[in-house]
Amino acid sequence: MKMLDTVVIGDVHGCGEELGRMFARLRTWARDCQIVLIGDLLTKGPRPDLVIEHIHAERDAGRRIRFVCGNHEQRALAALRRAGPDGDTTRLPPKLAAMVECLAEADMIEDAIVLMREAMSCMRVGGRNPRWSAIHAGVDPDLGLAATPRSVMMSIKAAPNESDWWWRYSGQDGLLIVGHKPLSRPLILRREDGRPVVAAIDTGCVYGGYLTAYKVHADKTLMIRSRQRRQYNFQRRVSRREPGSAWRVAAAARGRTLVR
Ligand SMILES: [Mn+2]
Repeated sequence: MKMLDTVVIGDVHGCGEELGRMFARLRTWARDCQIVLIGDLLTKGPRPDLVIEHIHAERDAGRRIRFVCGNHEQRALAALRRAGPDGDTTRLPPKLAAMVECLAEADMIEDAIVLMREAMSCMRVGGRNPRWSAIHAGVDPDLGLAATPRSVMMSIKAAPNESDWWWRYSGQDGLLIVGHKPLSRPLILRREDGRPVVAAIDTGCVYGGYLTAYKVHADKTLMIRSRQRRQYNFQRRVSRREPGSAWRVAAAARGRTLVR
């Protein structure tokens, strides 16, 4: 049997069109890989219906797809339940109302509920040799993976003047692959010998950045340009290195950007 690698895809946030282009690209770039979606699948973006449609189509074609729970999954599920089978959005905040309306229009409320429940059942997907874990946001660097509460794992984010958790991560839990914090480029932190220790791959697709995939054992990234309106100055969405961190950022980019 063929050795399977894993491709982890960053925060999709309702960008169904971009996810479709990513899946199409993965048919050659990652033909025999399982896919892990890192969470925050349906909220914020314009086409949650296409997100579900593409996931179903890939699975029907035999692709193994798994989910990690993000901090938006619970929110999406609560909104879908509150709206009911007819998609009543009168008591929802505008962005969640737009998500529900899009899904109701496509007759996908029930599919979305099933998908959110599946995503919420899994906090972490991982593997061995070398050890890696995909989680939505990160770990408390003082606690490590096993002791970090689930809520923190889904939502840890640095305050404006604080450095990101990954600079203080001990490396004890192996390679951690995360999303949640939009950056202008994927950030791969490496040990002295070059082995990756953190891969942060939310590149702000819904804010007009990129949708990024990271192939775990191959240690390669692939970026798909977003078609959403640019909402930040993405050149400035970087992570400031904490002095004393053991990790370095490789100067040479190992990734590929697909510009279409
Ligand atoms: Mn998130």
